[in-house]
This record gives sequence, structure tokens and C-alpha cells, in this order.
Amino acid sequence: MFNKILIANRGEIAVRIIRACRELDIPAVALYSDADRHSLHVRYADEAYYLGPSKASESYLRGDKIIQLAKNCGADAIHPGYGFLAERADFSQACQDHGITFIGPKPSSIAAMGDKQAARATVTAAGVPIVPGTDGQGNLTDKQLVELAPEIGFPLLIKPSAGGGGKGMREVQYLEEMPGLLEAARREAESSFGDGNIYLEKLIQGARHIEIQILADQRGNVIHLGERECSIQRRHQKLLEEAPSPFIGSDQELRERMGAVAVQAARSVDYINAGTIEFLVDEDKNYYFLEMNTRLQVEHPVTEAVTGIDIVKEQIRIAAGQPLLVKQEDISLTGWAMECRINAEDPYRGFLPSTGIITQSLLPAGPGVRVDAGVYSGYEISPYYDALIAKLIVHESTREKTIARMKRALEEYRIIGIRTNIPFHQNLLQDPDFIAGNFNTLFVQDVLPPLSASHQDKTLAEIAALAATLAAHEQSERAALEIQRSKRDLSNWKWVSRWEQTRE
Ligand code: MV4
Repeated sequence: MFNKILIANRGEIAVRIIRACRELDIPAVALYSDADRHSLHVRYADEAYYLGPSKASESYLRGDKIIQLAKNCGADAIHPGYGFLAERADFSQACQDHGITFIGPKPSSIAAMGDKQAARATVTAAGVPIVPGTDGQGNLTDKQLVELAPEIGFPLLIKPSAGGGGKGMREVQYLEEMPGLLEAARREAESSFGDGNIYLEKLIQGARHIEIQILADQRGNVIHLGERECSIQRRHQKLLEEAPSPFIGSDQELRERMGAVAVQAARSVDYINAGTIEFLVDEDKNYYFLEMNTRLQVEHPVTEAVTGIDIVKEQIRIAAGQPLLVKQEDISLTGWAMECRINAEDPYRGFLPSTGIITQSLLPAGPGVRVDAGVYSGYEISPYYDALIAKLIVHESTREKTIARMKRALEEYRIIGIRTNIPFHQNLLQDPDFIAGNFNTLFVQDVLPPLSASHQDKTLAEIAALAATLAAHEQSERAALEIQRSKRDLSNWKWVSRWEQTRE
């Protein structure tokens, strides 16, 4: 096992990884930028080192500095979390070159899945279904792409080879708009990824976004941990995830088929560690490989809840060369889990990022509630990183009860000082289509009635009424206290000492 693990990340995921290290009795090292000096991950770690200025490009993306810090403090492994360096084959390689274990897949697996055209070819050879598109033809010119477009059919999608997560995609309705959109897509791909290669895929409209979690050890054991439903998203940012998927539901045959296909996709690139295979699933339950995320994902806790497996601890064990302790037949899904991403953004103002000091943060708790947070009362949200401040995960026996539990937990959650998207989640959880499990990737954008300012006005009016009631109540309580006190058959000093005892 490792002597010391350095966490090349920040926020809630850094805290999550430190917790796993602690339970495995491995010292954890945090890194921080200027903006993160007072962050929770710095407080929780056994050691913490300064990395650089707040901008990610000068801190959390500085692989060279991070490896140097790991060597200086005697860390023999690095956990990259998600984002930042997590899917950089060159960073995984640099760790290896310096004798440090990268807690994640080999550089070759990251690279094989990082190029989306190459990934499509590789998984196809392993029998994994993909969306029809331009394939096996290498990188094509705009002219060639325009010629191939009618074969694929419209509408279609232009996708960047080096992309992922929906960034830089262009929807094409007609042949006539192809040249302009190809040029724009190529330019964006070049500036975003330093790789202007693009390809075409038939557009699958109104499908669901369902992903399969896999685990693979260094001895050739690959298992899947079932699916996560990730269709509730806005502009490619997931907002709520659940496991299992209400669309797959009790169709155990479909779950097992998709799981087996995901395992095949992972095997096709000699995958080791935790990873996720993303699928589009259409109305007729046809599923198509989209891409593989070669990292730990934000939404991993819903899978942990229904499988009972600690994915981060498994990642560390796998990287240390230990075999998976569970076999596929040992995996079963228990109950239902849901995660709400709590973002520092204002759902009443187009999800505008909200910064400032969290003056008060009261976390929900109680049965079946987990909060993975990167913030605390008094913490200042800076504009430098993404808006995710916490994840609220609940677990119950059925989807209906899970929704009730999530509503209860969202009501308990109090974050004062900044705006959060909690009202968005409350609006979502009372929507009849959401409750019925009747939604796809277009739901938030096209179907869910948006939160209007009048919702907020109602909330404000309610708050005013509550404040007035509370003020009146306190006044009458104070009056009651006065009366009670004078009636007490106790000397004042006795009363005071009792009062003090109750306050200890
Ligand atoms: C698609 C698609 C439909 N057809 N590809 C988005 C994230 C990235 N992994 C790939 N994504 C998609 N690829 C084809 N051929 C739909 C998505 C998609 C999506 C598209 C528009 C709006 C929201 C979406 C949410 C999830 C997936």
C-alpha cells in the first residue's frame, strides 16, 4: 500500500479522497492555490503545500510543479480527482516517469479514449454499438465531410475528435448550413483543444443519457456497478443523477447487456481503475456508446449508495496492485439513490455564478442522507473554479421514497450569504413528469417550467410572513417567561444556576 497520497485537486472531491485515505490509514497531502488557502481540503489533509496563483493554469494544472511537490514530501501516489489533470495522458505518463503511481488508468488507455474518433473505432471492434457516423476514414477535410453528410442523414452532429462532455458540438439541420458550421466547429476545436479534427454523427434526438460505472484491477478482472441516469442536465452540466435509471428500472436483462458491453469497452483499451462508459439510450431501448470518462466522476456517490462499494477506496487499492474483492455476481443494487449538485449560482437569474462569503451553512442529516461538501460557514466562494460547492446524496428503498427524502433534505439545507440552485432542485422534484420518470436530455431545456421571478416573490412574501410570525411569537414567549419566572418558588440564584446548567 502507499506511504502517502497527494491529491492534485481541490474542493469537495479533494475532501472525498482525503476521507478514503484516512480510512485506509494513508497520510493525505493537499495542495492549494491563493484562493484556496482557507479551503476545507487544506484543513482536512495531514499536510498541505502551496501550489501557485488562483488561476488553474498556474496552480492545479501545473503537472510539473505537482510532481515536484509529491517527490519533495515523499508521496508515492497521486490522485487526480476529476477535471484538471485527471484525463491527461501526459500527466499520467509523467507520474510514471518519476516513479509515482497515478491513481487512474494507464496513459495509453486515457489517450485511446481521449480521441473520440479513435475510441469509436476501438470499441466497435470490441462489439460495442456506436451512433452511425464518419468512421474508419481518418481525419477528413470539410469537403469530404460535406460529401459524407447525406449518407449519415440530417439532422446530424459535428463533434470535435479531442472533445468530450458536449463541448464544441454543432447541430446541423440542412446540407446548406454544413460549410459554415464545419468551419466554426473546426475553429472552436482548435482553440479549445489544440486539435481541429472533427467528425460527424447522426443526431439521436430526445434520448436518455445513461452511464455504466466500471472497476478494473491490474489482474484482468473487470466488473460493472450498474448504471446512473444522468439526463437531468442543463447546457451539458449535470444537475441531478440517480441510480438505478428509472428508464431501465426492473429491466435486468437490459442492465446486464449494457453492463457487459461497458466491460467490453473497458477491456478494449486495457483499462485499469475506475471508469465510466456513457451511452445514449433511445425510446426503443437501443443504446449507443458515446464516450468513456477515464476518471472518477462527480456522481460516483449514487453508485456507492446502491452497491455499498467505496469507489475511491477501490481506486486506491487497485492502483496499489490489489485485486478486486468482489466479483460481478456479488454486485447487487439495493434501493434507490439520488444526487443533487448544489451549485453557487442563481437559478432566478439564468444560473449566474454567485460568489461571496457563505455566512452560514447548515447541512441536512438524518437517515439516508450524505453531504459531500467543499465549503463551510465563513468560507468565501471565489470566481476562479466551477460552481459546485456540495453534493447532496440520499438513499431510500424506492424512487418515490427517495424523492420524498431528497425534498426533506433540501428543505433542511440552509446556505446563507450566496445564491444556490436549491430552488431549482425543489422545482424539479415536484414536477409530475420528473416524478413519473418521464424525461430525457431535453427535459430541463424544453419541458420543465422554469423558475420565474414570481416564484421568488412568493418565497419572499412567505419569508416576510414567517419573520412577522416569529417576531410575534418571541414577544409572547418573552412575556410568558416573565410570568413563569416570578411564579417560581425558587430563590433567584438557584434559578440562575439551573438556567446555566441547561445552557452547558
Ligand atoms: C450526442 C447526442 C445525440 N446524438 N450524439 C453530449 C455529451 C457528450 N458526451 C455527447 N453528448 C451527446 N451526444 C449524438 N450523435 C446527444 C448528446 C447529449 C446532449 C445533447 C444536447 C443536449 C443535451 C445533451 C445531454 C446529453 C447528451
